[in-house]
Amino acid sequence: MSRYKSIVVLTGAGVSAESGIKTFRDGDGLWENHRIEDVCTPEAFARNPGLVQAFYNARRRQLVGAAHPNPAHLALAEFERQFAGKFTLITQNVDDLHERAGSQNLIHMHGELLKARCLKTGAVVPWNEDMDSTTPCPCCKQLGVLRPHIVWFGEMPLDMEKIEMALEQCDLFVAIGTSGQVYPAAGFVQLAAAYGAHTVELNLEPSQGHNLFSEHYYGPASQTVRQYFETLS
Ligand code: BJW
Repeated sequence: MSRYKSIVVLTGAGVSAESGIKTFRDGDGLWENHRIEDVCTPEAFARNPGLVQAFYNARRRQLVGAAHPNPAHLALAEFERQFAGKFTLITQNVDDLHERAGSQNLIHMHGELLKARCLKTGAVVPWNEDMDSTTPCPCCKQLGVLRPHIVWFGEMPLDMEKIEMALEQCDLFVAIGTSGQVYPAAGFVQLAAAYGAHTVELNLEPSQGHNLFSEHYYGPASQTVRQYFETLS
């Protein structure tokens, strides 16, 4: 029986790194010589939709073709299945590896790579293939109106009300594999702590905001996640 009643977990790119999906800020942080901040904005999409679509087409192909959940995704899903309290998994990742591992109460705050959004109607539809300016929208049939269902810099993350409510109610907040450089996610630890939650960081190395957490475990997520969550069961 766990001593916690309500747990919020925030994951970032580090949780999917061992599934072969590149993180954003490790290494050179570049995609074909473009800064990530120059590709992941609505302005970049308006200026050069072909470049932005190519970035997401490449990542979508990798996700559909080669990526699989790793032991960190599986450990989180397994913990959620047997936990008697409330468990909320907030991911900044746009891959579907948490759902493929079996996670249930999951929020994709930065959107989903396997969905497309119509700029005309706002409709969100499942999408597993490439898209470009010649792809007709399945809802309105127009060309050039589909964009990846992704939250870019300057756009409002999804489900913020639900997230804030979960952070207010939780007694344990665990951040896994995130560099703590992108807001509002980077501020969740302070919000949870202000509402009285115990805070834990699991990361490969100390993140930018590591001193905001009261407990830390460093190493690959495939090991630290299982080890840490076993101590809670
Ligand atoms: C391992 C590991 C292993 C490796 N095991 N660990 C100035 C000050 C403050 C804020 C702002 C500012 N100027 C602008 C802003 C706001 C802006 C922002 O934060 N900018 C910063 C760059 C400063 N934020 C926004 O615009 C957001 N919207 C917003 O703020 O709306 C207004 C608002 C107001 C009030 C309330 C709410 C909202 C939107 C942000 C959208 C982010 N989008 C992206 C791209 C889209 C998704 C995609 O294409 O995939 O999301 S950016 C990119 O960064 C992506 C990620 O989800 C996000 C976070 O990155 P993450 O996951 O932390 O990855 P990395 O690579 O940084 O770190 C990986 C970590 O894993 C490292 O620490 C490694 O060590 C570790 N690791 N291997 C364990 N095996």
